[in-house]
Amino acid sequence: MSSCVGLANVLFPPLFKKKVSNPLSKMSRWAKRTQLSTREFISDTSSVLSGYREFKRDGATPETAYLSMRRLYRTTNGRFNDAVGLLCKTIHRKRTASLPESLFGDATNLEVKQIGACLKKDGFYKFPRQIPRELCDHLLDFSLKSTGTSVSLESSPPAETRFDRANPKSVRHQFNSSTLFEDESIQQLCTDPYLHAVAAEYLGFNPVLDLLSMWWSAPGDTALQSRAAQLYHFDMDRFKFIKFFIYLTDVDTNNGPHCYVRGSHTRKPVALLKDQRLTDGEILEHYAPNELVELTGPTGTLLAVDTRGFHKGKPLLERDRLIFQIQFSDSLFGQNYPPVSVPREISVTASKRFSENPRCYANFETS
Ligand SMILES: O=C(O)CCC(=O)C(=O)O
Repeated sequence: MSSCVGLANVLFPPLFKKKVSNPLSKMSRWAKRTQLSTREFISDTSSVLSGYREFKRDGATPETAYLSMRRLYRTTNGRFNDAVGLLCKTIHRKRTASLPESLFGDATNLEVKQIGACLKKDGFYKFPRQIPRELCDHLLDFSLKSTGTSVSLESSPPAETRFDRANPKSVRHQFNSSTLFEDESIQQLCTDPYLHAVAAEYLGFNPVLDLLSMWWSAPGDTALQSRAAQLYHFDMDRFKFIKFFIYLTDVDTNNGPHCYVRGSHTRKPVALLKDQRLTDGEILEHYAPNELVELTGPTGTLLAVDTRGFHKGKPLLERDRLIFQIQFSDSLFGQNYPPVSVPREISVTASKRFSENPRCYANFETS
């Protein structure tokens, strides 16, 4: 290839000068910039490959393979992940969803395509469609009746308690996925064809629903901001993924909007490729202030976010915020989340979708 480029440059210099750059020198410039070490790259790639074999055999990812996966993201600035994404496109072909059955109404495949294009450009999308108000009220009510755990600095396992809106004990109080999936409307949300179609359109393959969560955020101890994901960071639990967030309370600038750095889901400035939380100041050294977006919205607001980009929950100054989240990914390889227990009684629609698309619901286990 490089010799063809060389030949073309020699034969037609004015034609090829600008358009064709030597891919080898481009790669070597990039390797220098990212300080990519060939030895580290080979060792992490082989750790991921052997870890993947173990994952296929035992259903769990070895810690070393998971750490290698996270490192490969940084050392290749996402190129390794994108290559895995391309592979998934050929192996797990997208399915056409029957959108009219969605909770979100009369969506069309064209709309799904346009959302996918916005997501590819910005890394996030705020839907004009909202979740029906009764469903939001029901989920808020469910969150106050169910028990969850509060984020704290203690190392002992947290006790299961109810969230007290009048007297919150922590900046974040979260619910277990199996507790959530007992609720029929959450079963409906998790198996909704519209969310699945948007995820598949963005990712380019039939994804796996690997994470389901919901949490309250409240003002409080700033020492907990890192644990509560209230400092900028990027997620790297899987190779490729997309999250949907639903606001179950009204969210403005003072009660914890989800914040995102527009376009940061693609290549990142090398100085920010750190597996750690970052301050707003560090982010602002590399991005313009208008690229830092606060996603506010009323109860029922639906967001799709590629949290491989820089994001955080803004620390709350007042009131509280309830948010629901589901994530679709390339596979269950990576972070080992516990499987979601499926209750004996589940909605007929959810059960139908489970059998129509077993790959998507591989992390759901019937007890
Ligand atoms: O609370 C939010 O809006 C962000 C949460 C987050 O970034 C996370 O859980 O990783």
